Amino acid sequence: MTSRSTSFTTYGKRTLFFTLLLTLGACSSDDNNSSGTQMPDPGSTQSVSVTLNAAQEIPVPVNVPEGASGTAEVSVDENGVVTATVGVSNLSDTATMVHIHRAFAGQTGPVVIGLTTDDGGSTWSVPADAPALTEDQIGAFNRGELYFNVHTAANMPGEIRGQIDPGNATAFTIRLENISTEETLNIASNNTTQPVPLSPGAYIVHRNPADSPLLLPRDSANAGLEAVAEDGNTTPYPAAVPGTAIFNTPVGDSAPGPIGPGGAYEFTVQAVDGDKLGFVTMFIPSNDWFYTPTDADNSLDLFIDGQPVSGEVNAADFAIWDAGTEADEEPGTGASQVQRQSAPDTGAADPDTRVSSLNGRGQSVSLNGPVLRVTITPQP
Ligand SMILES: [Ca+2]
Ligand SMILES: [Ca+2]
Ligand SMILES: [Ca+2]
Repeated sequence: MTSRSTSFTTYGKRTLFFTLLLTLGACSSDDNNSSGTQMPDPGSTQSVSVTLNAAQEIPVPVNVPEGASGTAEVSVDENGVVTATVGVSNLSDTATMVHIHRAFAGQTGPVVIGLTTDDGGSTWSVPADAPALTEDQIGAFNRGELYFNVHTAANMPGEIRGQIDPGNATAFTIRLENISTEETLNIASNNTTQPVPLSPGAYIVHRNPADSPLLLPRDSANAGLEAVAEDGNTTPYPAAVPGTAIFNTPVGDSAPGPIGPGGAYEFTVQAVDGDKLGFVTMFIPSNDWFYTPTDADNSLDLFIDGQPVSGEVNAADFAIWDAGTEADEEPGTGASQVQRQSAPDTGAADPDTRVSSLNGRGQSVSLNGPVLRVTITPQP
């Protein structure tokens, strides 16, 4: 995973600088265009044919011969047992590893299963003693969130890739838009106002009935949440919470950065009935605050009564939360806040370590209007 530091100017009456560590190249969204919303019969085995090529690979591989490709057949039974065979040809060199990973098209993610070869690297299969997919991973398979990745010496991150898509899922475009203004955040100490920039953040499609995995555990923040909530730094999240994906490049921009008034992030997910969306984005003029869905499972429904959700999300369905990792200063002025602090992860410890809404912690903030608008658009 490549990362770098990016400096940028925030919005407001003063010019403020701060630095975020940002993951590069994690936000294109050229998902495929499968359709249909039905979960398959859980008692059946599903089989999928997959084409692997360099065009799906992230980052873009180097020195790939013309015609480098692969084909695979993969089956998942009702218990999550995976059977798969992958054949590869015309690679730059012998394939060194082949894995099934978890991430949507256009993203990279962690290894789920490692394959083995008996013929020196031309044909790979899932070994008989490989662990079965968990219920959560079966959900990832159904929504098209698993992929084959073939590694070579010349392309250690991967030379050819093939997304495994059973064709069960609906694709949704998710838009997070900053609708704050110069007058949104009241600064009582000097009787001024500021806008509320929002940071790159994380999202996850999941089926957990009780809570978004992004927010677990609830008695203290995971490392991914702490980094986003304090510094807008998305880098630790995917390792901290498997299945996490990142949004970081504003619409119309070519590089990662925050969004001020009028700015937006967009990303595409695939989902099947019963899947939900969790997300977090930093309330930047704070020590450790973020917006996230705030209903019983901290997630937005993507289907209701089996039908894809469409339109603007009710503003009551998300709210400002506190990660419980840094003591709170006055929003928009605190010396330990990301816009002014000397280094990331700087600030006094939070006396209340709970991951909870401001309301739930007995806290509040003075805003003159809304900051975030969320829109869900199913793709035809
Ligand atoms: Ca706090
Ligand atoms: Ca901290
Ligand atoms: Ca801080």
